[in-house]
Amino acid sequence: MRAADLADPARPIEALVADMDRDGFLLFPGLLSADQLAAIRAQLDPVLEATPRGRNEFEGFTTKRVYALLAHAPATEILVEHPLFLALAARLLEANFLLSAHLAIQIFDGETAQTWHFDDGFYRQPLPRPPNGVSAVWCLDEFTPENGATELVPGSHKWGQNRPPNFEVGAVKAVAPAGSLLVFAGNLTHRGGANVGAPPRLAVTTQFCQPWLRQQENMMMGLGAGAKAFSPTVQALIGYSIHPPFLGQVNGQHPLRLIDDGFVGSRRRGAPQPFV
Ligand SMILES: O=C(O)CCC(=O)C(=O)O
Repeated sequence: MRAADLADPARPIEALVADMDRDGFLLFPGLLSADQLAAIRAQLDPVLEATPRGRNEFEGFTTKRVYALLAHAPATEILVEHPLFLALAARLLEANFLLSAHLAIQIFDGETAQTWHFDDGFYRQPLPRPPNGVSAVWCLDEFTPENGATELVPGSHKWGQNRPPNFEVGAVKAVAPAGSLLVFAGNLTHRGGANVGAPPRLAVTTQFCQPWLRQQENMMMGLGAGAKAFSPTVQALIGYSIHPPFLGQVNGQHPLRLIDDGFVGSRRRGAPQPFV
């Protein structure tokens, strides 16, 4: 991938969505400031230190993953509610979409390339189909050709049931500075790259799914009462929200009642929907 291929966040959202529809991904260079990166690293580095390497080929035997990341590194909240990422997801998914996964991935020297896959592949529906999710990979380190930059196959989100022969020839590496945002459709084929002799590569992947699907990570259980500390946007994304008329209800009521003592329901507000 060349610098000329990098997306400009100042372009109109319609143009970005059109590019995303054509290629299946967008790579925005350097969106996060040095201070934002440092605040995340200050929380994440000690957690990574205590985290064992992966348990299988997919996690990566020479890779560390930190799940339930909002619980371990709440400073990563800014990645979940980044306005550009949210705006793109809002164009590709239905209202009330949910946070499906949010985890750190640190790839060490000697890690081999991951299996080609797409993130919403575990929803077993025939292809082609629209994406069931939208994924981000936030580059907390610079992504280089040697340290495991994510590899993507442009246009693969339009494939049918079978991959074309020799599809790897068309793959590109998301080479980008620290603080960059890679966004891609949940049905785009990609993989974590190999780390061949480079320092560890740290990223956070933040993945949204349609509001009527089961989230990959059980966010509500992962965070427990800790969810109170997050913004209303993040609370809604983790599951303290209703997809009307009643997906997400708890005992016939809005789930926010569980963590917000001041929650005012629809009847009191005179609003028409049930369960809010
Ligand atoms: O770490 C990366 O670059 C991508 C990882 C990935 O695609 C995954 O684990 O699903």
